[in-house]
Amino acid sequence: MDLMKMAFSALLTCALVMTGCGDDDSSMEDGGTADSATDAPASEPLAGCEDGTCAFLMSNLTIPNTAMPTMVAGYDIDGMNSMAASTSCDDVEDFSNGARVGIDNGFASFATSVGAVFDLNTPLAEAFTNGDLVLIFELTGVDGATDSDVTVDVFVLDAGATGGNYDAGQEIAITGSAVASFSAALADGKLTGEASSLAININVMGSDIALTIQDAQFEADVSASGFANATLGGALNVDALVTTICAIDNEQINGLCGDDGGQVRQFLSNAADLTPNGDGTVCADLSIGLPLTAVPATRAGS
Ligand SMILES: [Ca+2]
Ligand SMILES: [Ca+2]
Ligand SMILES: [Ca+2]
Repeated sequence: MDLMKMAFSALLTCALVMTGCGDDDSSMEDGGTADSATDAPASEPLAGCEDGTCAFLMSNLTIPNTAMPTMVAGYDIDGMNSMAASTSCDDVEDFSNGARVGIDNGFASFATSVGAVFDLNTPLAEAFTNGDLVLIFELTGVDGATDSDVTVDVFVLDAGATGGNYDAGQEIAITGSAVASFSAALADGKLTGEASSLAININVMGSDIALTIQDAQFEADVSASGFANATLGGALNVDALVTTICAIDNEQINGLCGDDGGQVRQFLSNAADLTPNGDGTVCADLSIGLPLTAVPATRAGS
């Protein structure tokens, strides 16, 4: 995962360098065409975020299923794209999505295994219907549709804050501190960012659970109508996830847990694909990639 960080900082540095020296570096130009991004003194405004700050309310979040592997969302978290027979638990690169290859999404494998017994998307869908999962992305420091320095603060509000309705432009009182802050960049409206961790406390089927995504990555096409092609991804620790899932007060889930996590641990360990031990037989972490949608929201009082 250090590789990922290096790649991201290299990308960010590149963006900064290109902005700073676009006029001098003729090799970067596409035959001197007038519409080259580096020719522009400033980028176009970002629609819906003209005053530099804007908020978006997550309106749906989906756990992908590996039954459609070419549709699996996520990121190449370990920098590997090996399609060879596995020699280590992290040597699993089953997924591609368009031009993106080497996608790591062990959680999709887990969701597929456990899905035969329990469909994880059912409580998620209910959480949105009931307004139990209220997550806001607030962008600040937006100078235009292309901007190498943007901050995305993530707020998780108390359940019921929206009443379960997700009307575009809905006014929402954003309270409390951000649970995560992404260092982000915009390129023609495509937002990409990363945060060291993203801790989400949500109520699932009447139980408060905590989920922490490490080395979180995020991307979305941002427009006045919200987020499109948005994906949140990163890594989950298997031990922490066993504790989280088995703390849910649900008979079906509890039946899968048993001693030391039982079948839940077994499913998670089978799907774990990051941080292998010495001989590659056990991976401690699990990659995750979640497609999501978001609609514009208005901070109450702004
Ligand atoms: Ca990979
Ligand atoms: Ca892998
Ligand atoms: Ca900026």
